[in-house]
Amino acid sequence: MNLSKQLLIILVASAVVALQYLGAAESGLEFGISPSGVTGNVPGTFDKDYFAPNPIAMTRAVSEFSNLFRVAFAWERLQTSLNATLNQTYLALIDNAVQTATSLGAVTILDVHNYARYQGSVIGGGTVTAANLANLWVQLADKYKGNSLVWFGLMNEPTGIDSATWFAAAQVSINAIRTTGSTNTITVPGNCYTGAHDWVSGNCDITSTANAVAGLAISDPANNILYEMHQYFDSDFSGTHTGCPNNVSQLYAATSWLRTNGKKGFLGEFAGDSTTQCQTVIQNVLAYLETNSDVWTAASFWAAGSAWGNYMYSIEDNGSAAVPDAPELTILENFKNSATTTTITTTTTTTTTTKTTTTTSPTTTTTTTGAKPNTTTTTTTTNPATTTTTTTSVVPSTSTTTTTSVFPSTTNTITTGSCSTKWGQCGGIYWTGPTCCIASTCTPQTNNPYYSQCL
Ligand SMILES: *[C@@H]1O[C@H](CO)[C@@H](O)[C@H](O)[C@H]1NC(C)=O
Ligand SMILES: *[C@@H]1O[C@H](CO)[C@@H](O)[C@H](O)[C@H]1NC(C)=O
Ligand SMILES: *[C@@H]1O[C@H](CO)[C@@H](O)[C@H](O)[C@H]1NC(C)=O
Ligand SMILES: *[C@@H]1O[C@H](CO)[C@@H](O)[C@H](O)[C@H]1NC(C)=O
Ligand SMILES: CC(=O)N[C@H]1CO[C@H](CO)[C@@H](O)[C@@H]1O
Repeated sequence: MNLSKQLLIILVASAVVALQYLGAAESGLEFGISPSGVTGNVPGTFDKDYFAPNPIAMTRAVSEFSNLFRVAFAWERLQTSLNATLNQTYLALIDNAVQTATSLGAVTILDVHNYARYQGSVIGGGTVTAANLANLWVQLADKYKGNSLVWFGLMNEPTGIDSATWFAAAQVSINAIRTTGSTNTITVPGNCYTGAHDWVSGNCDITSTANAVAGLAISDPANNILYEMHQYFDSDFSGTHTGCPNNVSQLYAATSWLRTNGKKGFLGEFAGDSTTQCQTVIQNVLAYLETNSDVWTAASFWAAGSAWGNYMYSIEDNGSAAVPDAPELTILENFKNSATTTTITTTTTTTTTTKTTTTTSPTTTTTTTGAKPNTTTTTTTTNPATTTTTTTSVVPSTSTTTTTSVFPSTTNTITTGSCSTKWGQCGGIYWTGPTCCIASTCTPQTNNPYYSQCL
């Protein structure tokens, strides 16, 4: 071989130094659907039984912390019978949110909030098939395949289904979506409400295979999937109790699984109420996701939405002075600019001679835009193929205390004995707390089946 001098490699790599996508659930269009099936008024009436995301609140969320919205909807409202053409009126409500998010440069995740069920019948149980779910997804993929800011959340929290049956159904939808030409990101949940804490242990369902095993069967022709997991930190991980006796350690095994298997994760739901205990946990979880952003790509807090009232996890902020910012929102704001990426442009000129290769030192340019205060980034480029990125978050640990003093937890449901005080929660879907009221009457909210309030 003659002596030749070639420009061998021009490598442009984008190394993520923080959680790329942080956002919140936009919950409301799905009201009436629960893990046991249809428990509310479905299809029901718009603005009475189900509610659309508020564009004003979405716009504020983007300015405050968010570059992602997970928009929940009910399969039964979008397809009023299996395999039906999408209901254009309901689709328009979803699409309004998509257009709002897209115009703000934010991702929308279409969240079929159905627990692997249609009208209460589980996928694979005889009535509802994997092909039925694929039919829904093909129609949505055809509509949104031109918009890469739209991601496809295959299903919210599959439960009461065999893990292998669920992942096989997910694969049918993935394949069907790709046959439309769509390369949109797809988020794939597991069985057992897709809990991160037992993703590996499989403790949630001893008759079924752990998601960590069954989930490895998934493949994607476009290689653009995220594994979606959820994590609550209350006593039984259900997200229905106040307080956070559990903590970030619930994510450790799932993180290892993602890394060991070369997978990427999306923490599709996580939350804590406004107690000091939960604020500490949420702060720690976000810092942990940043530190482990080589495998955690995105996270979405539960929940925003226009009809939550004073639900313990609500971070809805529509600008109304009457509704103070939730402490959880303030913590999320500390993690704004999560989309900050460090672009590393490495140009390597290699001189090739027979049996002699000389590699010049790579030149590394690091550009950081809008870096979060108190985050230091160390980027070490050893050679073009191996880039290690270490992110150290040094957000002062006193920030939680500060938040608490600014926002006393007055929005929290306060219980005395076994009854809630005035303004507190006293019922609703998922609610397992007190159902009686002190010096007030437990009043179901006509527009929100998830929340009865002492009024
Ligand atoms: C389509 O959805 C709209 C709005 O959600 C609803 O009012 C209408 O009844 C639905 N149409 C059918 C055929 O179900
Ligand atoms: C429903 O749609 C899917 C995908 O389009 C198709 O494979 C299946 O045969 C359809 N089912 C019925 C009962 O028409
Ligand atoms: C976090 O939870 C684990 C397991 O429940 C527990 O062992 C650990 O002490 C907790 N850590 C903190 C800081 O509370
Ligand atoms: C903001 O939310 C409050 C409480 O739900 C509501 O009364 C008010 O009308 C909303 N304002 C806007 C601008 O959406
Ligand atoms: C914005 C912010 O939190 N800045 C803090 C960064 O850390 C230094 C030293 O701990 C503080 O003095 C800043 O207030």
